[in-house]
Amino acid sequence: MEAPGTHASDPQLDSLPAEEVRIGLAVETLKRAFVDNLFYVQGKFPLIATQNDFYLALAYTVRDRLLHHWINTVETYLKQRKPKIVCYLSAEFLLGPQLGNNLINLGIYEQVSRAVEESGLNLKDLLEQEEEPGLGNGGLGRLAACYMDSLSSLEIPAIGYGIRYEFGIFDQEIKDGWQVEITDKWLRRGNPWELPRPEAVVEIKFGGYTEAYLDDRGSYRVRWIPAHVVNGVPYDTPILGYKVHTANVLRLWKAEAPESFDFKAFNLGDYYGAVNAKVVTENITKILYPNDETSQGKQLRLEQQYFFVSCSLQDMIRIHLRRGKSLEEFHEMFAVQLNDTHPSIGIAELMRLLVDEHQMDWDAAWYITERTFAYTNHTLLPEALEKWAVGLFSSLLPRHLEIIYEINRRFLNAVRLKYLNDPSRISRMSLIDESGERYVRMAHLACVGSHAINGVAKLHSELLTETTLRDFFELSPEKFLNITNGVTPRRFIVLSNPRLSSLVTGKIGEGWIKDLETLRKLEAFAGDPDFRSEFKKIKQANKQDLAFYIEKQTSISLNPEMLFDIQVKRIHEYKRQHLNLLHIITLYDRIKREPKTEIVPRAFIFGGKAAPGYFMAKLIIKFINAVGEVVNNDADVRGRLKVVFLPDYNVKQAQSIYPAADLSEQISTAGYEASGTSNMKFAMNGALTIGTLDGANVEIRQEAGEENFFLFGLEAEQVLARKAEGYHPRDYYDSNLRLRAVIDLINSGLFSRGDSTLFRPLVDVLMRYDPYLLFADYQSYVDCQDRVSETYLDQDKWTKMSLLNTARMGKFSSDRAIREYCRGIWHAEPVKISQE
Ligand code: F58
Repeated sequence: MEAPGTHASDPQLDSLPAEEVRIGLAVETLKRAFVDNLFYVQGKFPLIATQNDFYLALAYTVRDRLLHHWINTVETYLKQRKPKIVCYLSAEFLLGPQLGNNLINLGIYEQVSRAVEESGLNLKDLLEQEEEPGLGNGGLGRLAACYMDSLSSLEIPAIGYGIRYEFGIFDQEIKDGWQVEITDKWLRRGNPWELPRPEAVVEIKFGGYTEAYLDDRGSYRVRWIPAHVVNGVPYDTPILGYKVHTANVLRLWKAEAPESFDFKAFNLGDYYGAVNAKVVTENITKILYPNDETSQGKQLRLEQQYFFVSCSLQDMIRIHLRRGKSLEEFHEMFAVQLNDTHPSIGIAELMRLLVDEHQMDWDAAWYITERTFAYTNHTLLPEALEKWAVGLFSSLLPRHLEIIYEINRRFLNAVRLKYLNDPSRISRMSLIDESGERYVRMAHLACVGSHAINGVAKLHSELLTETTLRDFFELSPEKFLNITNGVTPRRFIVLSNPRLSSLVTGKIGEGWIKDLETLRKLEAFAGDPDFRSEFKKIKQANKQDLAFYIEKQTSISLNPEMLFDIQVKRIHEYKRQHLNLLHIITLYDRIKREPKTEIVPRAFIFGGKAAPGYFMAKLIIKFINAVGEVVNNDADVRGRLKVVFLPDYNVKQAQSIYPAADLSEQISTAGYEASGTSNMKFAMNGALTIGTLDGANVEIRQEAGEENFFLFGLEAEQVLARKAEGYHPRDYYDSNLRLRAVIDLINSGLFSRGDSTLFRPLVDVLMRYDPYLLFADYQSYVDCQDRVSETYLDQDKWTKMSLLNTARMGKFSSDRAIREYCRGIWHAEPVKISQE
């Protein structure tokens, strides 16, 4: 193991100045720093070090280089008292592995790779060691991470605020075709990317009661006497921009008990009680709720939300006062973005901090609050709209409930003034739902307390103003705008698809990495057979890599010549993984009827987690595996169809999946997927999309060109109309022979070892209600898939379409999205950080 140059006291390297070892980027310096960190941080030497020790030593080596930029950045922001800071509040940040991305953004991937190699190791192996921080469920959390990358890359002063969950999204295993959830112990071997900041601890109150009093000037005031107090300790992760000196911070809060041990209880013999308070308190940041798209109304969830939001706002106020500013200027110095309603309690909390703790007048505080907050909506699904029972709310946050009532009273007065004779509007728009048990409506609070409200794709933003938030749009149309989502090309092209990156850079230079619209220059080469052949070779090589990985994970072997047809995302009925299955069974049925039929060989690859309590989603996973078991082992199929469920879909896996896809499945019922972001990542990497006119698919198709997109299905308006006129899925079963054959095959027990009841719940819902209109879209989908296969037969045409998709995805860079937020909502400007 001990190769030259891997010993701490190598005489050749001893002459390096100490600082150089921390910040230098030359291969020799990196080698020295690597060994130094192995010795002095890990307490290991090469002979006894594990791969994980080497990974950690490398991570610390990289972190040293980040810290240098970070300190410069913080110093600059503090010195210049002017710049506005964007605070992105999100209950989730799905960062994915840090090492590779930091190497890319530092611009030292090659040097480090060599340094590691010359130390007798392999960079890929070390990258494999990293346990990713899965602090999010899916698109919403990943979007927050992409936005942090772009904020730093665009040199915008920013802080990401969130929760340091001890256990992130569960690891998924598949047993007998079913999902099994395993605790995600991502911190088990330490997290080299974070720095705890115990000195910046803040106190968070919960429960208790409020009381009124007169202050020194005789003004009426309220104070909150809490039942208990929790400490919030920040853990900071530097987020470096791409080839700039800006390193912003992601500040995640951990809950700690102020007193870890209750001696009074202990001395009374109550040993359990002596530690219980600590356990209960620290539960607040123990675990990420693994639900996507549903709100459960659980107390611990509200505690999490209030905890991180109060920590963050108190932190902002502290930073603000340290910069020598008065609180009247708060909104000029901070723009706070609410990533969905999860942090929207912040509106009441800022009011409380300003009015109760800093003795500001209500009107002045409201003026600041409204101008500080902006709200991004990510869903139209009614079950995802957060509401909290008033009883729960008042027992946990009694003062906030009073503040919300007061906000509501003033707001409803304004509504009454505008709509004199429309009492139904009052009850519809109230912050309190009084139709049955009383609830606080968080989306309403977010709308009332924000100066800007945005959806995440054009269609979604339109639907928001026409449906879910229509009343609020009619009241204040000037607040509403669209900002279509984007994703970072650093992680999702440069890091994920190095082959494509070097081909592109070789042709058009590296400008595209910071200005993705430049990819358009590739269009000029679409007619060049040599370029096309290079492009195609890269896809093949990526498919080969993925096939290798899949075989290792699942023992299913895929021929990379097959069409790789991929659907990876959370499992949800509206995303319609089961529509994909209906197509697979249709093909299978064709083969069984006519074994010699010509068919384009396809590998259907699925990945995604189901919320642990979502029975239908879990049944869909079982169904995918069950269909795979039959199809993959049927001699008539002769390897022409393969179905794979790749367990434990996460960011790391995603990075090797997108570059290897031929076809990207974006098949949600129109009107249900707010935007989607994997649709963008696939298309950038040259996958063609089969999709509905939903979310950002609409804009992807517009950009790629209609002829380079496989469109099927009802449009959002038609979906609504079909439902309004009375939708009868059974009619489709009765009239469509192919569909009927497919459903009958499922019911026969063919995919469930003869058990005809296993998939009944799925089939019954489809036959009776089919809320997501699979049957209505079935024929259109199958026909469209036939067009896909036909096109794939013409490889040259396919490659050209694929290339044009890559060339035309510039719009979907998160840099564009962040620029739009800066211009349209935050009014934030870049601040140059110089290299010290
Ligand atoms: C997703 N939402 C949307 N929510 O479904 C997707 O269309 C969009 O592209 C993405 O946001 C980014 O805008 C989403 O991921 C969640 O996972 C929430 C987690 C917390 C509970 C409620 C759902």
